[in-house]
This record gives sequence, C-alpha cells and structure tokens, in this order.
Amino acid sequence: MTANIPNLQAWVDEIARMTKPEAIHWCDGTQAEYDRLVEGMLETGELFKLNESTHPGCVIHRSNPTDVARTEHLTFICTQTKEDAGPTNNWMAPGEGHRTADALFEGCMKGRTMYVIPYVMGPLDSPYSRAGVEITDSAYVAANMHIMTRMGDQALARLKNGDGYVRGLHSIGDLSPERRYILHFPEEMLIKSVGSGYGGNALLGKKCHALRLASWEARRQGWLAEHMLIVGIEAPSGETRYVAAAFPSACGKTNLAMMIPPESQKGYKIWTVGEDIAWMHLGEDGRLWAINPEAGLFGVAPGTGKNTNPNALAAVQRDTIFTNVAVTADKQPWWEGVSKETPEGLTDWKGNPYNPDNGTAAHPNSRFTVSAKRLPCYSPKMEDPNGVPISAILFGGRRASVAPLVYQSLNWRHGVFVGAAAASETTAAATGEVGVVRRDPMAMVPFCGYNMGDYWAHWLTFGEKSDKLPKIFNVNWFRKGSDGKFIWPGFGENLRVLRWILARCEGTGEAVQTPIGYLPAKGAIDASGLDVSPAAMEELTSVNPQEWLTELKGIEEYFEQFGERLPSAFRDETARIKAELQRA
Ligand code: GTP
Ligand code: SPV
Ligand code: MN
Repeated sequence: MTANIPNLQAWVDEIARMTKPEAIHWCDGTQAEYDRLVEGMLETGELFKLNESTHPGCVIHRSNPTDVARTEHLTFICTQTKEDAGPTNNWMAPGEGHRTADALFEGCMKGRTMYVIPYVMGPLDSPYSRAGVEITDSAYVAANMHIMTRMGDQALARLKNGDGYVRGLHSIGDLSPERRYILHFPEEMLIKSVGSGYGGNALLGKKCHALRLASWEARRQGWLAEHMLIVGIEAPSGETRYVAAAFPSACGKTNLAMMIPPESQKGYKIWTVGEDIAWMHLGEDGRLWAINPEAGLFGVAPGTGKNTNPNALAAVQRDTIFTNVAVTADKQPWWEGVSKETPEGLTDWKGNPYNPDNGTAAHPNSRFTVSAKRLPCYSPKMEDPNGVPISAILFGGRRASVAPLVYQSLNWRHGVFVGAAAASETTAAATGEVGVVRRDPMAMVPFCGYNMGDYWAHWLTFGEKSDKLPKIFNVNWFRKGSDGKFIWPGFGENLRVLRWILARCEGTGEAVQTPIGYLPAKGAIDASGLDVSPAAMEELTSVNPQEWLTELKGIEEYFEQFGERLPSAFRDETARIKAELQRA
C-alpha cells in the first residue's frame, strides 16, 4: 500500500533507504492485523500466551532487563536554542541530534520488518485531535499502538485532510542503554527514538507526541497538553461533573480515574474519560474542555487488586498485553498486590523461578496495555469530539509529610503557582533512585517540550481569557504517620475528598483560609467509618508554618533557575505566602 499524503511516501522511502528493512508493512489497524502481529511474536518468543480459559486473548512480554522504564537522562529536546528547552530538559542542538540518531538508524532494520503506523490522538472526528505517523521495527510497539491509539486506515483518512502530522521514527536498535536516545525536534514536529522498546520511550504517540510535542504546539495555538487523568463523578442526583488531575508517574492517575465508590458513598458513579493525558481547550462558553488523546490504558500492574482497583482488574481479564509481570504455575499473570498470598511455582518477570532474594516477582514498573473500552466504567464521552467540561483541576504527588490531604488555591494565578510548586517522591516509572522528593511542576517535568517558565506563563494567560475556569486544588493521598504507614486509606475513599472539592466548586463546602490556600474546615470532609482518628484527620488538614517556610525556600530556589522566564506573578505569590506564614 502507498499513501497519497504530502511527503509521507517520500519520508517512508527515505527512512527505508537509511534503515534497510527486509520488508515494509503499512498498518491498516484491523483486528486481523493485530492477531497476525501477536501470532508472529508468539512464534519468535517476544510474547507468551497466558491461560486461555482464565485470560482469553492475553499475552505477556518480557523486556530486556535494562529496558523496563522511561530513561529521562537519555531524553532530549532539540530546539535551535538551549533556552527554549529550558533548565528542566536535556538539550541537544538539532544538527547534533540528527547526526547522533541517524548514525544509529543506519542499517538498523536489516532483517526486520518496518511497520508504518498512521495514528490519530483523540476522537477521529474531533477538531482537537492530532495525527501522526510512527515508523518502527518493533511488532510489540505496533501491537501496543493498536490498543493505545486510533490507527491504520481510519487515521490515514484523517491525514489526507492535510492538517499536518507528527513524524516519529523508532527502532529498538540493539536495546543498549549506551546507544539509546529519545530525541524531540518540536520545530520540525519530529521524534527520533532508538534503543528502547519500553512504553513511554517507544509508543511515540504517548509521551513523545501527546505531551512533549503537543505541549509545544498547544502553546502556539492556545490550548493545553497535560499529564492528567479525566474522571466523571456522577452524583446520586444524576448530574455528572468532570475533574482533571495531574500526578507524577505512578502516583495514582489510573487509580483515581476508575475508582469504585465505597459502601459509604452509595449512589455515586465514576466514569473514566482518561487516565494519563488530557488535551484541554477553552470552549466558547468560557469553560475548559478536555479530550483524552489515547484509546487505551498503559497502567502500572503492581498494587492493582480487588480492593484497590477492581475496574482495572476487570479490564485486564482479556485481550491484554502484560509487560514484565510474573506468571503463576497455571499461566495466569501475577504481581504484588493482586493477591495476599504469593502463589507457589511463580515465574518472575525475568522468566526465572521466583526467589524473593532476587527482588519482587513482577517488576515494580510492570504494566498492562488494554483498550479503555474494556473498562466497566468506560465513559462514552471518550469519543465526544468536544470532550468534557472540567470543573476542577487537581495537582499533587507523593509526599510523606508537609503537603495536606487537600487544599484549594485562592484563584487561578495562585492555582498555577500551586501546580508549579508541586513536588513528589520519585517512582519506578523512570530509571534512577526511587523515593527521593523532587520538584515536579504540574507532573510535567519529564514531559514539557519547552522552557517551563514559558509554560507557566502560558498557563497564566488563561486567567485573563475567562472567568469560568476550573478551580485549582492540590491533593496528597500519600501522607505517612510516625509508624511509616499511609494515614489516608486512599483509592475509593478519595471520593470523600472529591466531594469536598466539587462542593467548593459550587460555592458550598466549608473551608478555612490559610497562607497556602483554603483547607477543609473541621468535619467538612466526612471521615465517618474510616480508620482515621480525629487527630490524624487534623494532621491531614492543617498547615505547619515552620515546615511550609522550609518548603517555600525550596520552591524559591527551584524557581531561581528559570531567571527571566519565571513569571513575576510567582515571586509575588512566594512573597505573600512567606509574609503570611511568618505572621502565623
Ligand atoms: P503512570 O501510568 O506512570 O502515569 O502512573 P499513574 O499516575 O496512573 O499511577 P497509578 O494509578 O497506576 O498508581 C501507581 C501506584 O500507586 C499503584 O501501585 C497504586 O496501587 C498506588 N496508588 C494509587 N492510588 C493510591 C492511593 O490513593 N493511595 C495509595 N496509598 N496508593 C495509591
Ligand atoms: C509514565 O511514566 O508517566 C507512564 C508510563 O504513564 S509511560 O508511557 O512509559 O511514560
Ligand atoms: Mn503517565
């Protein structure tokens, strides 16, 4: 098949000349094609079949053990000037980026099939969706793209309308971290990724396109591309309100997007619109509207259990690709948190008999890929070309101390500051040390495709355009007590916090004003029936001025590196909060 789309055939030919594949396959996006891809990988051993009677259509992939998470130190933004990439991104000059990557792409597909994957991020008929084409030599990537995006002929049709598209070139190369680069050329709307087959490094529609390049494009076009879930909360009255939330990787987006209201919250229903990425635009009505550019879930397996995330567990019972989970003796997928007992005869994520001395059975960043339509709480709004109106935006992360369970910003400007000041303990979703507090503004540090100072300025402009914007909050489900255990039960019980948030959006919901924002008044968050003492609840909903003065110092130091690009509004906010804390 050939494509009659400006420059596409020429680009594919050029890449084929450079990479020298044995065959070229234009993906059509059909189920038959997906089945053939899986069949092929079962033959080569890239995939193994799981128990057909308990998990029909499910397969497992075991990565190279050095290729199990995003590698942020090998991820670069290649803009003309270093300043446009900003201090939070690795930068490489475009010329050097092309030379470095192309040397590795040269002949890299010899003996392999090159897959050409036209895809659309977002509903096919939405003006807010964007198209792309990924070229890859990985059948695993092609199969995952089938689940995660709208791809193949239906995408090609959209490409033909001439809107322009992102080009993404990917090769697993030799999987060596020494020859691995994930390069973004926003000025060319181009991605070059080599040396990794892992999700965020290789499924180029996801973090590379839908966040890094899209954030760049969004700034120019006046919209927002964010690392956010989108969840609908239907009240017993039947009214549904939508919330978007930005938490860093492995900090609870998937879980919050599909939680099940507990016994105590009878009558509420939760609808999942998105669980990782949101593209938001200002509607004609002045509200912020969000679409989910993705079609599937690429979720963290460990911790997914009957009590924590039954909806995700239900979704992954069939037609799912598991990556780096463990396998039981009867070929069922297994990970820490899916059952209390560790079953006998387990095979670990590397394919060896499980031995606790070698670490966990499933890799801490093991994942499942499954269509969002498999979710019992799937929201048909996921296909709505206009998306859903957002009532509240949540920022947050994993903080054992300092950050309260929830607080509300005073206004849009302060809300943008709250997002910019967010910090979180690092997780296994990226290689490197785990559990270190790092500042992660808007959960976008690994994903903002340009200077973060400019990104904040862009966020602030929305405040001048509308007075119907969502209210902005900060949440933290991960506060720990002196016993080292989480104080807040989290998961479905987080609905109690969401209810206070939605009440605040409606002008009800009692609050106390503090220097950092509005905190819930005593009793405003219903904690009845929970194993959280009144004293613990008090700890979760109060501000320690000393701790916050230290926190503020860290925020100010972090902001320094942005120099002139730091919005002056942020200096005003830190000055105000500091003065108020010192008086407190
Ligand atoms: P990415 O896909 O990496 O962007 O991650 P995510 O933000 O979607 O995180 P996810 O929901 O997959 O959660 C990651 C881990 O945090 C899992 O092990 C969850 O079980 C755990 N988790 C999620 N929500 C909560 C919560 O409310 N409380 C506690 N204690 N743990 C949670
Ligand atoms: C994340 O790390 O934030 C993820 C997984 O959602 S990945 O797609 O690999 O980036
Ligand atoms: Mn993510």
